[in-house]
Amino acid sequence: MKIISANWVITCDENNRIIKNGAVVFDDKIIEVDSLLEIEKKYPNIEINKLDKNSVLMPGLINSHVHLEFSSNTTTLKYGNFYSWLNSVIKHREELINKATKELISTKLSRMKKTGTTTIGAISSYSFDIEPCVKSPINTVFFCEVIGSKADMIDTLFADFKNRLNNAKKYASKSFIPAIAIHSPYSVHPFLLRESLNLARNENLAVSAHFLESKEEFDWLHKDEGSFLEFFKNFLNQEKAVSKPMEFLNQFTNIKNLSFTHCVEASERDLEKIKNLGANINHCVTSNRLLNNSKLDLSKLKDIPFTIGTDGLSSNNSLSMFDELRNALMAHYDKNINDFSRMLLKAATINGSRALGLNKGVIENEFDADMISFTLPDEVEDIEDLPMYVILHTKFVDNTIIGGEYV
Ligand code: MCF
Ligand code: FE
Repeated sequence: MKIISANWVITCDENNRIIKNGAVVFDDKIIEVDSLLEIEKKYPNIEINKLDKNSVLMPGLINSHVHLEFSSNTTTLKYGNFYSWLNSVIKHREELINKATKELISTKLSRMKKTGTTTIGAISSYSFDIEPCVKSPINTVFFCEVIGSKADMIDTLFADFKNRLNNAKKYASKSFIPAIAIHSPYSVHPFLLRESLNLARNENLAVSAHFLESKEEFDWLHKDEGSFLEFFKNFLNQEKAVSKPMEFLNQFTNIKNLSFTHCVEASERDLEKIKNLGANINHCVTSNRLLNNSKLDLSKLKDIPFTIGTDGLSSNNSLSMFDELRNALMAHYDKNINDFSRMLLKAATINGSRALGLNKGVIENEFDADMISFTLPDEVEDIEDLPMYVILHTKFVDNTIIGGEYV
C-alpha cells in the first residue's frame, strides 16, 4: 500500500471534486481519497510521498486515438485540404513507415509518458508498433486496422487482418488489450465490415472507426462525387462509394466499447444514430484543423460523450495531450473558459477510459491507480480556475503512476 499527497487533487469524478491538500491511498487500485489530515490520522504508520508546493495530482491522461506508425512525419505531408493530405500519404507512406523504427516509436512513447499520457488507443495499420507498445509501461488498447474497399481483395485483406489480430492477442495482458479499428466508411467494404464487427461482438473487443472527417468524404459517400471520385477511379477503378454513412453506422449494433473519430461532417441524424449506438466521439481538434480547416461542433453532440485524441504525427505536430488540450481550449473559444477546461480534463480521462472499456480515468475507490503529478508555476487562489491553469501551464509531469507503480 502507498500514499501520495498533493496541494490539489483533481479527481475528475461525477461531482468534479477537487481536494485542497488531498491524499490518495492506493495499491494497483485506488483505495481511499481524502484530505491529507484525515489520511494521516487513519494511516499513521505508512510513509506518505508528500509532493511540493503548488503540486497537482490527477488521473493519467488517455489519448484515445493515435497512429504511432506515422511517427516519423514532420515536414513531409501536405496540410490544409484532405485530398492533398491523402495524396501526400499515398506518395510518402512507405518512406514514412520505414523511418518510424521501433526505436523512434519507443522514444515517442517515452515522451508521451513525460507529457502525462498513461493510456493510449493505438490505431495500428501494420503492427510495426506492437513491440514498442508492449514494452512501454503506458497501457495500450491496440486497434488492429481493417482496410480495403475492393471486392476481389477482401479475402486476402481479411486474412491479413486476422493474422495481425491473432498475433496481437498473444501479447494480451492487463496493459495491452487487442481491439479492432475500422478505417472508414469509404475504405472498408461492407463484407469486410460485417465480418470484422462479428468478430468484435463474439470476442467482446473494442471498436474504433474514422467517420466523416472531411467535406471530400461527405461528397463521395452521399453523392459519389468530388475529389474522392478522381482518387477512387485512378487508384481503385471504383466509381461509387461502398456504403452510405447511415448504412455504415447501422452495422455497429451491439458493440460494447465503440468510438467514432472526427465526425466533423456528421449530420444530426448520424449523431442521433451514434448516440443510440451508445458510442463515443474521439475529438482530434489539431488534426481537423490541419487536414480540413474544420472543427467539430461540440454543441451538436448533446449527450454523446467525447474523448481527446492527438491522432498521429501524420496530422499533428505533437503527441502531448497537454498540447492537444491547449489547442482544444483555444479552438473552442465560444465556450466558458472554466467550465470548458473542466470538461476537457474529463474528456481526456474518464471519457477516454469509458470509450476504451477500461476502469480508469478517475481518482475514486476501486479505479485503477493511474495518476500523474506536476507542479504549477505559482499559487492558485480560486479553485474554480485550477483546471484552466493546469491546461495552460503544464508541459511535463513530475511523477507517473500506472497500475500503482511509479514508472
Ligand atoms: O486520422 C488520420 C486522418 N484520417 C485517416 N487516416 C489516418 C490518419 N493518420 C494516419 N492514417 C492512416 C490510416 O490508419 O492512413 C492510412 C490508414 O492506414 C491510409 S488511408 C488515409
Ligand atoms: Fe486517425
